[in-house]
Amino acid sequence: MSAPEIKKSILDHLTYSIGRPPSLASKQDYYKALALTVRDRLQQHWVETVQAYLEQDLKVACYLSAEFLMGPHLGNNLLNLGIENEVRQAVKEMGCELDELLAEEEEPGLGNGGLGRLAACYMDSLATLERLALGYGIRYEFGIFDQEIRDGWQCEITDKWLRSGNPWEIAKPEITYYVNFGGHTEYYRDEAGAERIRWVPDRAVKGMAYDTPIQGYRVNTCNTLRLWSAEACESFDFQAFNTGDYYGAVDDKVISETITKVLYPNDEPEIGKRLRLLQQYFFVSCSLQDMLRLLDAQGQPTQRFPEKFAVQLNDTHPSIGVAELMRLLVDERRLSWEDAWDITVLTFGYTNHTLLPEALETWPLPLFRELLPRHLEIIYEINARFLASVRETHHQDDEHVKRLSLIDENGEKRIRMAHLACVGSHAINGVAALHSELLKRSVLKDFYELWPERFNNKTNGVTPRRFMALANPKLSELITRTIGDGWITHTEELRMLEPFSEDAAFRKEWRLVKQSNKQQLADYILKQTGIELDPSWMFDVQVKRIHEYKRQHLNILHVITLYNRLKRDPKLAIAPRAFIFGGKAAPGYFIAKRIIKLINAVGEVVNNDPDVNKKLRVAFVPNFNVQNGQLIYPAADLSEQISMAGKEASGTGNMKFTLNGALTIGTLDGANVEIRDEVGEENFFLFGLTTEETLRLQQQGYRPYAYVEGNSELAEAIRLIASGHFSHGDTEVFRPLVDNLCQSDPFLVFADYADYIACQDKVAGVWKDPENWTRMSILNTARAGKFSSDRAIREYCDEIWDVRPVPIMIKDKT
Ligand code: GPK
Repeated sequence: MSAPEIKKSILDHLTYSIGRPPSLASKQDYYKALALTVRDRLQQHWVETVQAYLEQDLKVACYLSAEFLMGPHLGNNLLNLGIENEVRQAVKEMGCELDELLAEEEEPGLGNGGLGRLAACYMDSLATLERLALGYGIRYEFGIFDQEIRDGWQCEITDKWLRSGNPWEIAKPEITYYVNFGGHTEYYRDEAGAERIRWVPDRAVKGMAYDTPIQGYRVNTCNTLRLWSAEACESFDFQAFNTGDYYGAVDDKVISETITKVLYPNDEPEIGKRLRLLQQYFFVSCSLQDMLRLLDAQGQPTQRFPEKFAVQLNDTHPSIGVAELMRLLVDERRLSWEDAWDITVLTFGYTNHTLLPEALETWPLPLFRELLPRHLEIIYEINARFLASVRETHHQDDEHVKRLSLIDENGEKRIRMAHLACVGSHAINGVAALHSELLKRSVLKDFYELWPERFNNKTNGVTPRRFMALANPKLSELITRTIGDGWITHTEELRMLEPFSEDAAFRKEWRLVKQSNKQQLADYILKQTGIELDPSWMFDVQVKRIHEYKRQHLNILHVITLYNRLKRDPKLAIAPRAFIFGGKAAPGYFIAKRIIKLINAVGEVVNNDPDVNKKLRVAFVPNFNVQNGQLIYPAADLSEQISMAGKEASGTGNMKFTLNGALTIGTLDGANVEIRDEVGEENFFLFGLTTEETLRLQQQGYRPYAYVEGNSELAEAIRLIASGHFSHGDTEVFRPLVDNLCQSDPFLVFADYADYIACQDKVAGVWKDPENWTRMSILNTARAGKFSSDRAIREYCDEIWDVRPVPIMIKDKT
């Protein structure tokens, strides 16, 4: 597509889609007209991709996820289509700057963090690897809240991302399904006289599809992200509607539409939230009904379902799908239980994303019965058959059987969704080697002993398109100029950079790129926070959700330690550092919100103290999201991956930093282990207890205060926080944090403090030698190829889904 064609199409869209003369068009109008122009291009690929699916007997990967954290679409689509230069020129001729138009896009924040962003990276890789795929999820009207920082505290602002419309989605009013809730079940006899069960619900909502094209990089494959939006059913004629209760009916409409109103802003489940269960069942039911419709449309028998669809459960959020597919097959399609069960297990795969016990989803049985009475019966039946087979074939004792049960009978009865997912899936995976091992040893041990062959590892990956080519154009240009552009789809080729780490001229260019990225981030941070950062300083960055296990407070203790050293000796020669933080806290997570306040409070003191602010600065970037992440990762010198060992399932930010040439300071947790293996231990700053050591320490009886007594720098840092030094004399505000650390410290911040500080001192030493730092930085990028989501998706396709590449031909390409 040439620049003049693009220009013409933009003008046409201004007139025909938006209805505004160019002279009156705003930046937002231009953005939209450009987005529609790009979407037209995608649509040709999209139609051909769907056509290939309909004509050939192909298998599709269906990724079921309650979250898709896509980030802005425009830049990524220009990159994947390879039309950025033409578009830049076209809009310039119309008096616009492309970067200004890119900034007009509201990012669809339909996810919380790692799990949702992983789904987005996987969609990019599936299309790029020419695998047919459907992403199925929820079209939340309000995504993850926008974070503002006021007086150092997080404030949550509703994310009205659809305010100015969404040019990337296409509503498909003809693709709708009914989803039922509530009521009861009853026996009846079918035409053949067989006894069957029927669900008599008392409520229904309609799910409508909104499709977004997912264009692969420089290929014709364009897959679909299909998100469901809940609507009231107008033609709903169950009892309540026939009684003439007009206001009641409107009320029901409101209730129906709340289902997809808002994303739950928690990284882990809020226990027992009824609306959350409704959301999960709603999107899963729509998605499975959609797959069955597609099967029918191709004239395929139901038995072939698992040959046509591989359905991956992104954590337990969609795991009700196991019971729903059984219901659809047994109750609606009248398959035998045994046939239906074979289909179900062959269809599903389950990915676990956490070992934190509080994050394992369970639903109170009464709530479940009230909303999904038929599914409860199905789960009872699955459980009865499962436990009977366990007793029979594995001769397990009662204790063992109780532990495996889909129902937790300790205290208030609850449905264990992870157990349902395990029993109903032929493959179960963790998201990093360590995590997958720990799953087998801890939370899923009993299932591993039953079915070791179901367990496997799929180490996470991130897309090098968005997180290198798009986010870091300068580094990408340097790399491509040096080794060619094959690395964008074959990140192993980054290895060819290794010898250039010994080339002083190359190192200099590498440094200049980093410097320029840092300047850009510094400009952004100045604008957002008023805090001035010097791009010649080390940029030490921790961006991720705020969580005690991720230990942002360990990082801030290091800042306070350096502050104290400088206060004691203002002439102390320390390598100047900018500490950059970012991340959202769940609105109800009390301690996490205090950690944000503490970071900002320490920042205020440090940044305004002339004794220290020539060597130390602290900035909290508000509203960390995909968009500003794309500015942050390329500008980092040091990546903080400091979770307590055994707690971070994988991490994916760690990979984004490494690919962009940051060095990591980290524990042996999640994928850090594999990052260190790849880049070499000499190019990684390792500290902290291992998982085994943390377990031992906690078994022995951990006494955090002993570490304070044994370390004067730690004692001084804690004393300062408690004294109100960072809070204008207020000794209350941080008391809950200090007490929590001194009394229980569940994530061993104090136990790892000394080693962390020693390691940070080593980091500072290495930083003093820029040539060596740069050498290490180049080697980090060169050896990070494993962490591409292309590698991960190939493994899923080959080892779990059996989904093959299908090149898409464009019949008459204009
Ligand atoms: C894990 F369990 C969860 C969850 O509810 N949300 C979420 O983002 C993250 N995660 C893990 O914490 C990360 O370690 C991991 O890299 C990411 O999922 C993707 O697997």
